[in-house]
Amino acid sequence: MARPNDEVAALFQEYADLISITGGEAFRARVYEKAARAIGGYHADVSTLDAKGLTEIPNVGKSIAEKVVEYIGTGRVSAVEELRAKIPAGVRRLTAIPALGPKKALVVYEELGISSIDELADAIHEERLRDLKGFGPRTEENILHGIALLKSAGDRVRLDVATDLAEDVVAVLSGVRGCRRCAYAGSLRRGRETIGDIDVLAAAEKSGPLMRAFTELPYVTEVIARGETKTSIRTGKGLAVDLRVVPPDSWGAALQYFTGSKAHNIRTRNLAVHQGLKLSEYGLFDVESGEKVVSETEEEVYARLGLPWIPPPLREDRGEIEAGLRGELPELVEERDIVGDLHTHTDLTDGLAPLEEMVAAAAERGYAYYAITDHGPNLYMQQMTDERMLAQRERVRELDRAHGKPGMRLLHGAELNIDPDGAVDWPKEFLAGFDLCVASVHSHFNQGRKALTRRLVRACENPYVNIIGHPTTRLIGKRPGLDVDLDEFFAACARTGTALEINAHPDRLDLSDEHILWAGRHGTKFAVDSDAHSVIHLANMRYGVGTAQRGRLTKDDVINTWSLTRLRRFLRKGRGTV
Ligand code: DGT
Ligand code: CA
Ligand code: CA
Ligand code: ZN
Repeated sequence: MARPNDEVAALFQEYADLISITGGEAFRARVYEKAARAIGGYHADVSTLDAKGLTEIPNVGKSIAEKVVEYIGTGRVSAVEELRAKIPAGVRRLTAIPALGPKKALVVYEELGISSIDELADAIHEERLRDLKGFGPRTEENILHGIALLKSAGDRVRLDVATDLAEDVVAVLSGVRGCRRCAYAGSLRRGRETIGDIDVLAAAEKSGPLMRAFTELPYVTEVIARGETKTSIRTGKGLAVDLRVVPPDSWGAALQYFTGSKAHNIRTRNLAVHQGLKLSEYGLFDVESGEKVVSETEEEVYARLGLPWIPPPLREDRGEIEAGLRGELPELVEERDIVGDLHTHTDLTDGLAPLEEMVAAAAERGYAYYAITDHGPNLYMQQMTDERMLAQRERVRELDRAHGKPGMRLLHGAELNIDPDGAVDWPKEFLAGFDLCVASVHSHFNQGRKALTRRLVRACENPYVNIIGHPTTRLIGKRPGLDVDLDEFFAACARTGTALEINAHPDRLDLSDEHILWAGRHGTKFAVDSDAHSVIHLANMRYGVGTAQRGRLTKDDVINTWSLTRLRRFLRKGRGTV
């Protein structure tokens, strides 16, 4: 379920937006933005803290703590309600368009009375926006692009939000009397980057008790449909959940059917037809006799079709049926194969937790090695200096000795900024002191295809750049990926021994599954990283691994499954061999 921390974080983010939109002071908006981030990333549940405990959260002062207490007690914050009442919700929705932002949203509302995304699109098509101060044809184009992106994301939700909810539903239903099996299926089981609705499946002789427990879940806001075999609900966040209850001996066929994808199911059903069989959610049947052949487990269903069990992330009809028939399915990388995290932050830059806490949490995950990669100085707001970086290195070395063999080893790195020309923050003498460097694009996203391609290729050619962080910089549903010649970029990674990151943050999942497949054809290596800015983000690793699986990656493709010795050899890159 969504943690109270996430609810409070969303509320303060909204409050910050409202302050900006209503012309409040910029620093006040920033205060709430910072508090939102800090609370979202805080390890303890805010609903269990008193005002004093709350002020121990970084960036949370007395007045913010009071608002949290008010929210936990009453479900609302009067200061937020006051600002909400001042503007239509449509204006706030406008701020979700990346090219617009709160200031411009207010301008279009006040000057043109626009309060919805559709009205805004109409105004652009009628060229009514370009005459406003601060707008022009280029702004119009960017806004249209942003609108298209928002619409394509539709009402789909982030993978982690859906996962938390689904795991809670499954846990509750599994405890209902008579429930023999329960699991989630659909796009969530396949690990897609966004989820339309959650499909939960349960096996029981009688469906009544399960359906009742399902509709009585505390976060149900609407029962969309109620039935003997299927019930659908909607939750507070607008996310819908379907529950289907099947007899225990149909479990395998039903799980196979409701896991999908639709395209994959069409293929399996055709395979059945060619063998005189019929495959449905009820089982695999012999067409002539009408008798059920198998259906208790997925393995049986696939085996009877002449296939090995196909891991759900592959079930998209992207060659998995052919590979399965030939016995050539890849052995996918799994979360337990990951032995380290190579891109993480601390409160030295924009992380929320101190080094010691991040390291302790990483050790608890059982990692063999862990890299600290705070931002370089070119991301100006981070105020990094050589001295601060070197001081951190000293502490990392000390901690490494303390954890040391046979425990977790620490690597000291940095996340460099790839500037518009493809250069990075420090000269090579300084870079040589790091165990590894991640390099990422954090600005100048719209340089144009040629310049961006050259920029990334040049970063790859830097012997100190080991990993390209969040390679396309897309934000799911919010910002499109860089317009880059991917073939040229991926070929450069392969040629230079630069790994591509699969950033596991559910807002990014960058590279995406399609891009991983593409890069894989060039023979590149990958690093699945959390890019954690707080302790709880370390657990996002699972979403990165799921994306890697959808990209058909094996353990050998992913450098943070390797031994430290093999990893260190890879990290030496073109720096002259020892
Ligand atoms: P979503 O919810 O949009 O993220 O994507 P899915 O894949 O979860 O799709 P959903 O919820 O509509 O259906 C769940 C699964 O049920 C789907 O992956 C395959 C199966 N399914 C649903 N409708 C059909 C259909 O018309 N034909 C076939 N073969 N399978 C279907
Ligand atoms: Ca679904
Ligand atoms: Ca569904
Ligand atoms: Zn980062």
